[in-house]
Amino acid sequence: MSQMAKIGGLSGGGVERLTLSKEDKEARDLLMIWMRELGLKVSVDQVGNMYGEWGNSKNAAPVYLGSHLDTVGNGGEYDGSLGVLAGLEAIQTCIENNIELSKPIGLINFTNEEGVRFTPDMMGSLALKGGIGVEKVMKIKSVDKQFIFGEELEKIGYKGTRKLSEFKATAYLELHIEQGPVLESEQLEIGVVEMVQGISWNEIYLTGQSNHAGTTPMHLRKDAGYVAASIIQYARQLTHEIGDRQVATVGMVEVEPNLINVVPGRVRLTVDLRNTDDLQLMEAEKKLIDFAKKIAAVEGVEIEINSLVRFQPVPFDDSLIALVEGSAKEMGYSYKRMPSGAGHDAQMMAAICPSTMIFIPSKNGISHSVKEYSSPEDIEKGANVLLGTAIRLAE
Ligand code: HGY
Ligand code: MN
Ligand code: MN
Repeated sequence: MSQMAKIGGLSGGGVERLTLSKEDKEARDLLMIWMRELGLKVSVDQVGNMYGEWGNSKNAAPVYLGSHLDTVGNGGEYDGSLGVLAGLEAIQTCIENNIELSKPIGLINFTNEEGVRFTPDMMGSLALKGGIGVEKVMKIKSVDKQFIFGEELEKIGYKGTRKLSEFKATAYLELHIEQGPVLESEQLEIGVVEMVQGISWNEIYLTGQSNHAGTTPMHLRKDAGYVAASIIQYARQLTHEIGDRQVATVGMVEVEPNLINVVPGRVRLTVDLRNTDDLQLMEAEKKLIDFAKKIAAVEGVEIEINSLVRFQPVPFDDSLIALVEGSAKEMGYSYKRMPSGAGHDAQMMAAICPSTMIFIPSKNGISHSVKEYSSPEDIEKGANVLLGTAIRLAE
């Protein structure tokens, strides 16, 4: 973990390896070396997902372990990396101990799980399940409109030839940090993940009228900044109105011209809504969009709303969940069944084969931050449950 964390390591701690960046390439290259040293059959598919497989796949499709090596900006060293490296270690343990497996076992490093440089997130696994075509992926523009996905993938040398359509899997397991406060606050060691909540990402463009901050009477303003602030306030209010597990985040706000004495003429903001209940999520989306349109109309500001991501809640496979629970119990770890608040590649893999996840605690529940931390002891317990469950599945 620490060697991988040096790639894209930030001086004050934490890691930044945005997808298809040179840091992402370096991390991929290191993983490729480790997989080859282990004697795995390595391959890269058309959207850059990396595979390492062990065992002959004549009689059955592999049991795959995996996650992602790309991170958010100012990210942590555990989100994604844990699942890839613990997966590699589990395979190494099977090989070195000559564990008899009737099915092959494999590792996957998915392209662009985070979706912060190119949306949507979980892009590599979404493409693998056929949720987005390869051609369309290649043409996707970066969030800052400066880059084209296919060109960047080519530049780092990971535009592979393995056909997505030929992919087969017996099962998929992903070890991941919880990225929330539940396990730590309840002093539990393992999260037995039952589902991933629904995710809705929208970008909103507001076009008003830049004007002088001093001379423009309030009733004549078309203040895009005021409308944006109203939407941000409403997003929070919405979570109280809907209640239960509804969450809302306005993560990006770009104001133009962003000057102290100029009424904002244009704003781009993003809204991330999530809920385990899809009906509530749809209600939240409708309320937010209706509110935004109304407040913009009152202020005389034009509004354009684009959906960037809309994933339904995804339940994981009951028999795999029971296997994870059985492994945790057998190893004497305290655990609880729980949903995932974050999106993961496993939610896409669930459309291809029986899939599930294993969580370990996040210190202070922090993630997507340089302060992200999980202890070596918790990592070991998670890796043990991953190994135990993988062997059960591949035996
Ligand atoms: O946004 C998410 O939940 C994931 O980290 N991409
Ligand atoms: Mn992740
Ligand atoms: Mn993440």
